Amino acid sequence: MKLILVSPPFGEQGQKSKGLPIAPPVLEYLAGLTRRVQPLVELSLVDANKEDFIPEEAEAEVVGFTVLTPQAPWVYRTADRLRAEGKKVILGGIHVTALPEEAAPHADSIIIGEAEKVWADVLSDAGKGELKQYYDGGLSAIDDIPRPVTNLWKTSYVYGYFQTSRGCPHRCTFCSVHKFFGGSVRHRPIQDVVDEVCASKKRLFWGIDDNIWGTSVKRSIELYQEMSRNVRGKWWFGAADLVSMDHPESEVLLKYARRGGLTAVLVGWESNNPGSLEEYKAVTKQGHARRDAIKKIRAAGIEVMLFIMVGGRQDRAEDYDSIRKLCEELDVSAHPVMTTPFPGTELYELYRPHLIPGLGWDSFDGNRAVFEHPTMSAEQREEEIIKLRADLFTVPKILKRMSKVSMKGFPMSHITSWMIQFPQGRAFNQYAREHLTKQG
Ligand code: B12
Repeated sequence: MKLILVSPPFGEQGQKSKGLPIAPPVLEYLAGLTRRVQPLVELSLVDANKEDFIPEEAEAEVVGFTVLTPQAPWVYRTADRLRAEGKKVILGGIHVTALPEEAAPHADSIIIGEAEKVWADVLSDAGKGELKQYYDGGLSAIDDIPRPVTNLWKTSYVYGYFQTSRGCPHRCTFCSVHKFFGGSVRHRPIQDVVDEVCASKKRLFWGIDDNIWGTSVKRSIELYQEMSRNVRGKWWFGAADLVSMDHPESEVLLKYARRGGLTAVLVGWESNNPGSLEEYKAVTKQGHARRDAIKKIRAAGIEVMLFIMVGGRQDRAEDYDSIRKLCEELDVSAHPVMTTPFPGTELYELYRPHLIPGLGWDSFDGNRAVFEHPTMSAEQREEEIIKLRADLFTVPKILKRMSKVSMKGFPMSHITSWMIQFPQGRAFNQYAREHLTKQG
């Protein structure tokens, strides 16, 4: 049986992310799982950000898609065309798990939840022409997961990825992770992770855990100690909370994190507005002194970037400026995204009465305003975020921030700081120039 797995484009045409330096981790992982459970399947992978996927030319009996919310409209249209050609379509991922009935008319099978427990059955049913409409994979143990397959791409990527845990102990109302991956965090055996990273040909990685150290500071120290002993010449970045910096062992954690190759961390600042932080149930994960936490991470030689949301219903117009000031004060960069209530989250239920009618899921991409705000129009919020993103990333600001990372991280944390900031800044500034010109 021939199977194609497709990662859909980000944005309608995928233009915005042509230069994305990371392969879709989920496809590399599903390729590993396929090899393990059905090695005879002839598999190809398509990253539709990098290459066109034309349904009428697809050479496979079965095509599987992974679906995030903003990708759903493209996937449904593409799936309909494939099925008109007589191909079988399988859909999986967070969006179809949240809304399986919405997705069902566009597919032969919907995979709800994680793939591990059901993928062998799905492939064997597909081979027999007996696909069921729904398979519920639930949550799976991750103590023996397959390694990613990285050599099926037509293009090359700078970063590899590794995953050491699934889930997050926090319950933020905007985040899909708690709902999708369950309340309890699962960890992979440390030796497995270390062996996987050592065996990879890549030197730079994204550690895609939802929270690289907040799931257990003790276990993270053990992991980083093992990495520092065994992994040579490899560096990585990941996402994490700030409250872990209150932990009595936080200095030890940071020391080994750095020695284990961590060069930069994207921390969930989430909002600069206290009312929004409450609404997002993200207060406790900030810890008792979040500014000091940032300084502490940097002093350990690890670069910091803030994940921050703007345009929430509690936010005010002055919050955009307060973020500019915050970044100046801390000499730190931030990645601002528009507050977006994703289906299946608590925030979605809270904001549902305020959603702007007529918008498709493709607007839920972190750039568009998708709900009414008490004082700011959708246009105003969209324009403000474009300006804010551009203002945050000028070359002098980027260089100054790099100089603030302790020499303990030299040179890789400084190089990573540039690699994370510069391409983002260039893209944000180009987008701002085009957008503001179009607006006249
Ligand atoms: C890596 C990542 C990215 C990367 C993707 C890189 C790439 N080249 O594809 C990048 C940075 C591009 C990215 C972008 C975005 N992301 Co993102 N991302 C992640 C992250 C951290 C890991 C996902 C991953 O690869 N996991 C590893 C794989 C192995 O696991 P998995 O995806 O869960 O897959 C399992 C099951 O879901 C299932 N499965 C999934 N797909 C399929 C398909 C088939 C056929 C089958 C059988 C099974 C199956 O099987 C797998 C094994 O069990 C998640 C957090 C998370 N925990 O999911 C957020 C996450 C997926 N992202 C999210 C969001 C919101 C975004 C953005 C919209 C961000 C923004 N606001 O700007 C953009 C999307 C832009 C767009 N226009 O589409 C949300 C999704 C919410 C939603 N409802 O869609 C998540 C969950 C984060 C969160 N905290 O809420 N992201």
